Parts: sequence; structure tokens; C-alpha cells
Amino acid sequence: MLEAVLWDVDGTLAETERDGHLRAFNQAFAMLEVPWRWSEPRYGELLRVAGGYERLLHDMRQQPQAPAADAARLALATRIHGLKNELYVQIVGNAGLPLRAGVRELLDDCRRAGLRCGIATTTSAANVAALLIGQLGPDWRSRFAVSVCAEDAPRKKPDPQVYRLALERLRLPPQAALAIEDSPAGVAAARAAGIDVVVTRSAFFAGAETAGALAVGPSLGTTAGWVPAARNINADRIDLAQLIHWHAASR
Ligand code: XBP
Ligand code: MG
Repeated sequence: MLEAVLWDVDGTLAETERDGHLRAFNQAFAMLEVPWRWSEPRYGELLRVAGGYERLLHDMRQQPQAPAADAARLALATRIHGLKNELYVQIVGNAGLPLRAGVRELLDDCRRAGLRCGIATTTSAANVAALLIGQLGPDWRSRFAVSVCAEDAPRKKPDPQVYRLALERLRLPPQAALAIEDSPAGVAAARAAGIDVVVTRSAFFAGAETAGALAVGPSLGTTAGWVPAARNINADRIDLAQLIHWHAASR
């Protein structure tokens, strides 16, 4: 029986990669007079590396304009990433970045049904709070029984640490939970923890590999385009009854 829905954050709750982190990284590069910028296609490639700091270091290893010495590179990456996060909080704060379609409604379904929700993300607790205070109000935490972020689970997705910790804190076996994800690394992390996954495709992962997912679709805000097909194609969104159906069908 489904007892908890575990939410990924970036790309799933909101288009935070394209509209938040990428913008903030480029603003940080400019403010620190770093001589390169990231295009959307380049950021799309870099998203294969989970974790903003790790992504930055990965890119710097290939950047001819990055400092050659390891210590200087690490120091610059730390400064850029710190500033990126300050800028990100400014961008998403004050409701600057909307939730994706169907997310709020599905969270409301869960609350009405008394089904617990959790957060399982590779980003920081401060970044999550900035996004969700703006979108769900100051008592946003009351909607989530657990919130597991980068500080709690330093081994980033596809490592299952974040999902295992969420299950542990919920005191649930993996079969009682369902993850909602957008990225291949997120799917791999949830599956490695034994959790079934529904994929809502985000801007950067529109055509990405989703093997192992229970269901894959373009958005929680529509029943069109899902594989397997949504049960009630006349509904205007993926609701909790649909999640329960997919979850039960996988047992
Ligand atoms: C996606 C990530 C994060 C963000 C950037 O997290 O990989 O690293 O890109 O955030 P999610 P940080 O699990 O929510 O999809 O700079 O804080 O790492
Ligand atoms: Mg994600």
C-alpha cells in the first residue's frame, strides 16, 4: 500500500535548473569576473553530474581558462558556488519561480488523503526553503513529514543515500513509497533504494533515458502523453488516485 510520496526538487517541483541554477551560475561568473559562461545546451550536458559544486569542478577540469593548480580551482569553485546559491535564493525567493503544473494540486491531494510527503534532493536545505516558502507559504514544512537534502545525504544521486535516509526517517519499507523524479540520476537513486518512480520530464531531460520507471510523462499537469497511459484520460492532471493505481499495478 502506498504510504508516502517522495519528491525530487530540481526539475520536478519547479524548472529550477533552467530558470534558477543556470541563471544564478552565469550571474556568479559575471560578478566574479570569471571568463566563461554556460549556455543552455552546455548546462544540459553538465547536468549529468549531480550537485552544483561537483558540476562546476567537472567543467573547470575541461576549461582552458580555469586555474591550473588544484588548490586555486577548488577555491574558485567554492566562491562561485557560494555566490551562485545566494543569487539562486534571490531568484526563487518572493515567489520568483513557480511550481510546475499539477504539483500543488498533487500535494493538496496528499494532504487531504493524509498521505505523507517527503523531500529527497541533491540541493541544499536553504535552496529548498527559498523555493517553497515563496510557493507554499511560511508553513510549507508542515506539508512534508521529512526533508532530506544535500547536507544530510552528501553522496549525490544516483547514489541511493538520499532515498534510503528518507525511508529510514519515515520508518517505511521501500515498497510503501513512490518517488517523483525528472532525471536519470534521480531514477537510478530511487530504484537503487528499491523505490518505484514516476518521471515527470523536465526541460533538460525531455528525451532522457528513463528505464526502470513505473510511468513517464511530460508533466503532472496533464494526463496526455503518459506511458503507460493515464487511467482517466479526461482528467486534467495526474492525481493521487492515478499514483496509487500505478503503484498498486507494480506490486
Ligand atoms: C539537482 C542537482 C542540484 C542542482 C544544484 O537536484 O543536481 O545539484 O543542480 O543545486 P535534485 P546545488 O536532486 O533536486 O534534482 O548547487 O545546491 O547542488
Ligand atoms: Mg531533479
